[in-house]
Amino acid sequence: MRFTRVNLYHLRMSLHAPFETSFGRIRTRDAILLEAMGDGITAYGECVADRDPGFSYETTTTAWHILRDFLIPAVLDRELVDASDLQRRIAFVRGHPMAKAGLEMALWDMQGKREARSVRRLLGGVREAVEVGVSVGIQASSQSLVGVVGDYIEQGYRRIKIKIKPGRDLADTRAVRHAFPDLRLQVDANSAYTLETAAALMALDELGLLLIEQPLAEDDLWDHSKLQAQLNTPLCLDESILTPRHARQALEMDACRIINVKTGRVGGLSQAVGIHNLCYQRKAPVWCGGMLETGVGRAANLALASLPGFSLPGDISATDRYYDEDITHQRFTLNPGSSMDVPDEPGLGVSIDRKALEKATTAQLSLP
Ligand code: OSB
Ligand code: MG
Repeated sequence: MRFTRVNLYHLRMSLHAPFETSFGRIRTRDAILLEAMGDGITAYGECVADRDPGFSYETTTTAWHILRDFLIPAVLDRELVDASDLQRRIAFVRGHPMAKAGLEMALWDMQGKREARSVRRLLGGVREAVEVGVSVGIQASSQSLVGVVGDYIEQGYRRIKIKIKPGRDLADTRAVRHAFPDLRLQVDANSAYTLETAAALMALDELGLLLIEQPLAEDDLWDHSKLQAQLNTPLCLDESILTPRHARQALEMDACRIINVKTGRVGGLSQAVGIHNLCYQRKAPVWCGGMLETGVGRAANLALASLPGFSLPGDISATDRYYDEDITHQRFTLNPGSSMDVPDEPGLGVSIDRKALEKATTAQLSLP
């Protein structure tokens, strides 16, 4: 395989509803679409960096720079055997996993289209449909949160994640638990606590949560292990896990018992599969996280989540939960039973709606 041309599109997508986490509130989602051409094939990848460095240090601007000035020049017009070959060629770039993951995703799409096989099959996925849930942002009040959660349950979601932060934790979670006693419920703090302020989280242990996601800082495995020792509820790490080594060390020191796998955060689908394999071997559950992807990244998430170790529902919701207008022709919908079909067409199994892409594009660049 070979990329002879790569087009970058900086996207700004209007969210169906604002999304608030402990690091901020957004009304629009920025992202970068990669369009890679070679061997008569056009392939796509999504870089999930956002406008602001809230979830990670990467932004659409840093990813644009790293893709344009380092990653794409390192692979243009070079023969690429597979994803690990691509990773070797770009390994001289330290960090910037979201930029790398976007480029690698385009190679998987190209390989699938070349071999007329879906990315699901290339990765070793074993399911035709996967269990999914929805991640609900912080709302104006506990009461409105209960209303929003109720709406999603009505739509068929059977697993709900709510975002929490200091001051908006216990009362919100209790209100949802009280309204829906049997709901599969979990919370995500996006690193908003320290070991000291995490005392507020102890009472969550009584609420029968599936897991507590990333309460402490991303570089703080040690204090996560201290916190896990005080809780029965499993901790799940998101921001802290960038490599299989991090995953192994976190599990060995009991800093978490569950891992949220995100392709962008870990630098590509190949490393996401690596983390899955390690956890599967150690019988630690993993699930597929989300970054408010467009249809392109959503298709990749579904393919990844079809691997056997993804035993908990993913943050992979229907298109209409995110965007009224997406850039793919395919719109993803929820099946009865809170599952979603995994695309099985060649590559990622999505095609681009050029009109919608044009509307969402704020900047464009062609290389070479
Ligand atoms: O921490 O899981 C997170 C969205 C953006 C950045 C970080 C996170 C999230 C979500 C939404 O929780 C998941 C989704 O539905 O895509
Ligand atoms: Mg998270």
